[in-house]
Amino acid sequence: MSTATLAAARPGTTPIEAVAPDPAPPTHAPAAARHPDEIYAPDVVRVLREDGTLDPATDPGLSLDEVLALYRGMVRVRMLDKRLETLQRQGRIGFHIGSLGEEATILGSAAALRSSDWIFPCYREFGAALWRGMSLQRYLDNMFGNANDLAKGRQMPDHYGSRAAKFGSVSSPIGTQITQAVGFAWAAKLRKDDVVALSYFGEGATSSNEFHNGLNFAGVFKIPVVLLCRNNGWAISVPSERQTASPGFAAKGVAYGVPGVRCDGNDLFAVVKATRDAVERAARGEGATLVECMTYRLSGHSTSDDPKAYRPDAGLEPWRRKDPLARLRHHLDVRRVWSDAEQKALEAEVEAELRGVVAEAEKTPPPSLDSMFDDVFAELPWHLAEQRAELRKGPRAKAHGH
Ligand SMILES: Cc1ncc(C[n+]2csc(CCOP(=O)(O)OP(=O)(O)O)c2C)c(N)n1
Repeated sequence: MSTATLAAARPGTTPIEAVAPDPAPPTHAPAAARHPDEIYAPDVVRVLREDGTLDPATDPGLSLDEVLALYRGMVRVRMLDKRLETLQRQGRIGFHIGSLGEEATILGSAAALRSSDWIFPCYREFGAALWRGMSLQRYLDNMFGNANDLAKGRQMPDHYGSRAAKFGSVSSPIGTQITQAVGFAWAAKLRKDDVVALSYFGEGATSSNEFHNGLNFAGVFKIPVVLLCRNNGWAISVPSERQTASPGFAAKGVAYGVPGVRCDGNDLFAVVKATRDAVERAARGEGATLVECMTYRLSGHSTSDDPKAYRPDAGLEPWRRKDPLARLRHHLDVRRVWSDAEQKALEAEVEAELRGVVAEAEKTPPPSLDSMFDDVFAELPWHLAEQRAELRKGPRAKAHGH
């Protein structure tokens, strides 16, 4: 069965885009490899070959059940991404920042963590939160900013956190999650808790102060942290080759005494392998690792961005051939463990799930006006109590049904 079968649209389902499998790799890799196109460089961890088989030298040994669960998770995340983009275009939610093309990087790294570990996310990793147990309904509640949103509608969409998933609050100021992860992991180390923290960030964040502060501290104090850079080729409109003159982003760890590893970020198995090695190293007390996942942002930066203004569509074609979902599906086909019927059933199941959670989130009312006075003071100061009373008498409260 070919990956092209994935492209067939079925009524009522969201087709998973796919193109022909990757062509043969180039025979040489450029010396100064800093664009994700250079996944074939000899130091880059790769497992999933073009013919769909796995390289036994690097294979992390996932069970078939694990591989299938991750494939299902990746399909779910992609369909969710597309639905959220549609909802934004229809004016039903205000914003979405997605992970199209980066699903293997995000789910593979989340799957490599142990249940005791924590994630300090950037803003594209809702797939990792869902993988680790954040409820899809709560995520949609955040996207709609309704009364069930744990952030009480005070944040933009896609700004959530989940204690259940051991997933810290989304950091949209670039790089802040790096020092948060390092501090959190340092505390765990001092308390002798068996916890590793993983921080996600884009390659643009490697130019932030927080990256340098975090890496220096992590290097000096051997902090049990995994610094996972999603090199997706772009920081909004800045291409990764304009972001640094270093020979790649993993190389940036060297000066801090933090080993850097590069992996093919569209190869689920390579991401699991590189992240798991880094987690185990941290748990053994050997300190931080900088993992660069070489992937590609297939969408715009967010729904507020128009990438056509700075990125010709033609540049996407080589990356569509490396689509992580199509590559994993090709692997499943080669193993004869997945069928078109199962694909269709999965897409129908996810579609029904999405319809349900969207409908529920959309019909849930907004948070009460009163809630804006919560969570800051244990006891409300007199002047805020007065303002709340005034608000309750005013016209906005009536519109809220008070
Ligand atoms: C401190 C700060 N400066 C600027 C911005 C505006 N901004 C939002 S996303 C972004 C680019 C980030 O690119 P990258 O780190 O590569 O992550 P990606 O979006 O590609 O995942 C910028 C500059 C911000 N959020 N915070």
